[in-house]
Amino acid sequence: MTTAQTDEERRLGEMRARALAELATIEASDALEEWRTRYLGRERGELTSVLKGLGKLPGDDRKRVGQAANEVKVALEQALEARRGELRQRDQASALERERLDVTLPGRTIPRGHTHPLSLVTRDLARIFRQMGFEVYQGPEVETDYYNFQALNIPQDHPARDMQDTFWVAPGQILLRTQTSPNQIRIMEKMRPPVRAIVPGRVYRNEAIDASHEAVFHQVEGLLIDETCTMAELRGVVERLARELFGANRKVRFRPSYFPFTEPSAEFDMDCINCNGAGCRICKYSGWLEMGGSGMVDPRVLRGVGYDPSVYRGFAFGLGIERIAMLRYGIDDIRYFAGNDLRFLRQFS
Ligand code: 2U9
Repeated sequence: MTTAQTDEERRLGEMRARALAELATIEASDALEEWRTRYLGRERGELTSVLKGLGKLPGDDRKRVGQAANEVKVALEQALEARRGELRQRDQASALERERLDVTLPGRTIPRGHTHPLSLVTRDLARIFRQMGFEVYQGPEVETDYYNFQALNIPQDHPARDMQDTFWVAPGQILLRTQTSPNQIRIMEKMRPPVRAIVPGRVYRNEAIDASHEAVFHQVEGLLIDETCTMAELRGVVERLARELFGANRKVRFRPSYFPFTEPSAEFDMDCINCNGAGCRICKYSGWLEMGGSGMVDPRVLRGVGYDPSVYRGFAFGLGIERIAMLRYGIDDIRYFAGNDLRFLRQFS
């Protein structure tokens, strides 16, 4: 028995086709939700309104239309879930594409640093002096007037205190050390003899800068205090240093000089590493290269740290590290060391 389609059945068929066609064009999840409320919404959904109107239909029609409406409802719900799944998959796939990570790509190489030439020389100096029984110390670069000057027998009116030479932090009281010897004073205050110490480090002088002068440079100072020690031993230490650094046959010579903290004082030279003493452009045709200063520690310095100068004596010496590095590597301008020019620095890698 066939029954003529009711208006409601036709309307259901049309609605189903329209709803499915619309659904196929939906691309975003908020539009999906909007579609759901429009057709399946509990309050104003188009399908819901058909279901709500069932009660007004005659008995036979009500059953048929009810069944048809339920089929449409199930079909729409299933289609909605399917579309939702498709969209989710599509979103995930595009996220994967966006966040694509090629794990086979080689890593970025981190450029590797290397040791600065001044550190290379400082390391060598530490090794050489350790072999001779010295210990290596470091100390503050910001110092007091007492440790930098007074304890080293540099009186109030000495030219070394001139404002032109010293970078003051608090004028007359706090300064940037002009030598590493203030740390030697600190070491002596803490230790009883025998003392064998070297202090390599950065020092500051308010100087006009040129090819051989920097306001910030490095020096190494050595100190030996014992009951018996002599300038002959000082000479032996300096000679050993020159030979370790510049070759087994190096000669050294001492010239009388003056420093406030040593008495007697001497500057020391080594024979020219370029011409072996014959005379050349490097040694200004003298055959000798200046290396540093030295002397026997002044008794007033010893007394100042509480050492009895009638029991203890000592020798001390100082060298510029830049100068050693310039001789060793043939560098003709001190400004290269802090100039941060990679073409210069890379030569030491
Ligand atoms: C104490 C007592 C004495 C260390 C010394 C020198 C001479 C010296 C310069 C060399 C080149 C500094 O870098 S430079 O400009 N140094 O001439 N240094 S005697 O004398 C001391 C150190 C510590 C307690």
